[in-house]
Amino acid sequence: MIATDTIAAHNEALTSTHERDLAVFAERLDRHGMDAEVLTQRVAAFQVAVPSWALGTGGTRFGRFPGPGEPRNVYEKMDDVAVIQQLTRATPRVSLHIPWDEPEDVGALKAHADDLDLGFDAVNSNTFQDQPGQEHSYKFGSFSHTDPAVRQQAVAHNLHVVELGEQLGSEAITVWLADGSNYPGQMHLRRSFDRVLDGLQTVYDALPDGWRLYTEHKPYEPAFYATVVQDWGSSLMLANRLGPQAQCLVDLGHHLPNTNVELVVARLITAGKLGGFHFNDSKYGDDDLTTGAIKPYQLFLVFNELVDAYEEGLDGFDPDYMIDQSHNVKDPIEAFLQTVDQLQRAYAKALLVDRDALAAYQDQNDVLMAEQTLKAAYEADVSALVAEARRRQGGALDPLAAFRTAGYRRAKHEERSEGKYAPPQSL
Ligand SMILES: [Mn+2]
Repeated sequence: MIATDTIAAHNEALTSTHERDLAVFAERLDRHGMDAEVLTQRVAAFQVAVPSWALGTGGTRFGRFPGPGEPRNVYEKMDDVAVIQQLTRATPRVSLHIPWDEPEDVGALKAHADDLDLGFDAVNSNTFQDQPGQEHSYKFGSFSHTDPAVRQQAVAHNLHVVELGEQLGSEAITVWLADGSNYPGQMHLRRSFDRVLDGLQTVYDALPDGWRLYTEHKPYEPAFYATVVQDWGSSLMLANRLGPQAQCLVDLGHHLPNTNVELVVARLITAGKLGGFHFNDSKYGDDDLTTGAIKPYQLFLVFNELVDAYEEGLDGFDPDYMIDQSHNVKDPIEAFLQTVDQLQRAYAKALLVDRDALAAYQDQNDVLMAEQTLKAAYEADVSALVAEARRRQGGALDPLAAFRTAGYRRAKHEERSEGKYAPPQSL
């Protein structure tokens, strides 16, 4: 991990400027009847899970260009998450993907996590790839497959993932369901859905008390004609039929271009079925780019719905926040630091929305001022606020700068790469 002194020295150097910026910001808030201290505490309480699969360099179907010093196993991935947590104080949990990051010794992984003061968020199952030694192939589906033996294998894998998650202290499973068809006629559209429902019901019935099962929709890829759980409507049908412990997960990138994602979020909140998020961003499809990189206003509008629901005190509203990105050309740790900052900013801005004024403008049908109320919050510079939220908890005022100064990746390059790759240019 990064030496505590390094973070302290980094903060010390920025303190004077930071405190002046914060004072200006607090004064502006005060003029609008808002308390900077209250907002700081709320931003400081924001937490998001880091996915184990995104700590190594990602790739596309065209190739993968490994980065220097990337983690070689799940233990090193946990070490990297601990650094992200150290600098942001917002990522105390890891979302584990099975089997990609399946530990040989569950007790040893749990002990390593305990040493790093990290916990485990939702575990993720995988029935979209064949694993070595696996009896039946998922080439033509898993839960939706026509052969009951394949379906049984998919159910057994999910039960195994739940059992593993229970040992680690997870309280939810996210089912990555890639089932679908590439050509009209290939798959019976209704029966394939029924089979998925049937298989998920078996997994659902075995859920430990207090656990949640997340159904995640996706419009296309890897199936390009008809995905079984293609949109939030199908996801909601599944969650409603399965029972109260089943909820819908919204991956921001799993929508067709121009879909109003904040409206999807609002509908799932109304249905009492918003389980949580996979945060990322996209230009065209499931691009898995850094959250807030392409559509920061959409991200703000999503958080606006979340804050609105939270402030109404809606019964059972408790979404689980997770990141799902692929870092093909960025240093994964740096991308996560950027992501957490973007999430904190979107959340902070959503907290700034004057909800009484907005409600009044909506009632009066004052379109312009209603929009302007949102815009005013979105356009505020919340840099000092989110920096203060991090500093309060021992994190870094500027996590990216602190990370680069600390030389963590260079040290890991020497330790992990065994001279295989060129040293990082940026460090
Ligand atoms: Mn996802």
